[in-house]
Amino acid sequence: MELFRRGFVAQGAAIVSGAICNKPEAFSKPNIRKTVSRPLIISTWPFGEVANKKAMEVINSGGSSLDAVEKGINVTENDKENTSVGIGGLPNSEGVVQLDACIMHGPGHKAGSVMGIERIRNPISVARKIMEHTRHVQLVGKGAQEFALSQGFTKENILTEKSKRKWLEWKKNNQKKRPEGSIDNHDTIALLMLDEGGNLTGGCSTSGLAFKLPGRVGDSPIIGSGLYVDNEVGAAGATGVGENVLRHCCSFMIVEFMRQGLSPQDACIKAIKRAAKIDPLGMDLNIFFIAVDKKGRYGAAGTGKGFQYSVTTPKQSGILDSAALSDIDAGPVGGNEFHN
Ligand code: SD4
Repeated sequence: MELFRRGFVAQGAAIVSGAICNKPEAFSKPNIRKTVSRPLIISTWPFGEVANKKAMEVINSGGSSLDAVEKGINVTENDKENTSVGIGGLPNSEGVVQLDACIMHGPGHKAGSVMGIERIRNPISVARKIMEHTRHVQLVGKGAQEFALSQGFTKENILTEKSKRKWLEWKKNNQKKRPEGSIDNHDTIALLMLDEGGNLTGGCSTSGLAFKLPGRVGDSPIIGSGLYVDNEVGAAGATGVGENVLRHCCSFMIVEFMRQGLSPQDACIKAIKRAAKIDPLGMDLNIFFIAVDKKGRYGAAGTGKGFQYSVTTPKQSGILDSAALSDIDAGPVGGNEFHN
């Protein structure tokens, strides 16, 4: 795959900064191309780009879109430096890493999800096994681990020295402080793919909020909250404070807004506005979304600035700034279009 990062970033930056610099005219007449370069892969955060590229590689070597989403997310799960996904994830208040993940495949509307699994580094792969080899959608805790072992996964210590040190520091200094998400400590990966055949697949994987209560499950493994895929319409994924995504079923809501005709970016914006309107936390919800529709349009938005996401096609790959609600309130914006 050839990467034209500079060109892409320049184009993306123009689009996105158009939104956040109050130049809505840039969106007034989106230049929708009839053909979209596929596969189109988008994921949360800049580190998602490596996962996107892996997913593209898998497709290029003949893998399925499910293989691509799973293997792409595995890259993030296997990255020990990422302290919110897979091995190296920050533990709960007892020093135990409990991982959450889910996967969804448009054709057949299939889903698999795993919650609070311990000592298994690749929960997205377990979620896929649940989807493909059981009658169920969700497995939790010990049962999930036993199932994973029966499928050939191996138990290992996934608490790295670095994460253990951070936990010990937290125990010493901040125990009373509520575990919270901020723009600096979000790392959950949600990855969405529109494949060459026009089908949508998505996955989401996380260790959840750092130092959470044992057994706490956030939005990431919950179908409709941290991830939702509807093969007729589009897909959405989330990062941020899971409790605040969960209470509003945000990914489902975003897909429904796309069904009503909104662009992916406008759908993300509308979902955040709706949640913020009825929620006492308002714009302090600390939630961020990516979305892609069936036509190959994509977008992202969050309650605050600083959320970036990664977009990769066969021709280009880059990192874009999401729309931020604080800016959007200053004027209308449209959705991003991907042009090749
Ligand atoms: C959770 N949504 O478990 C996840 C955390 C997250 O970036 O997204 N961090 O609440």
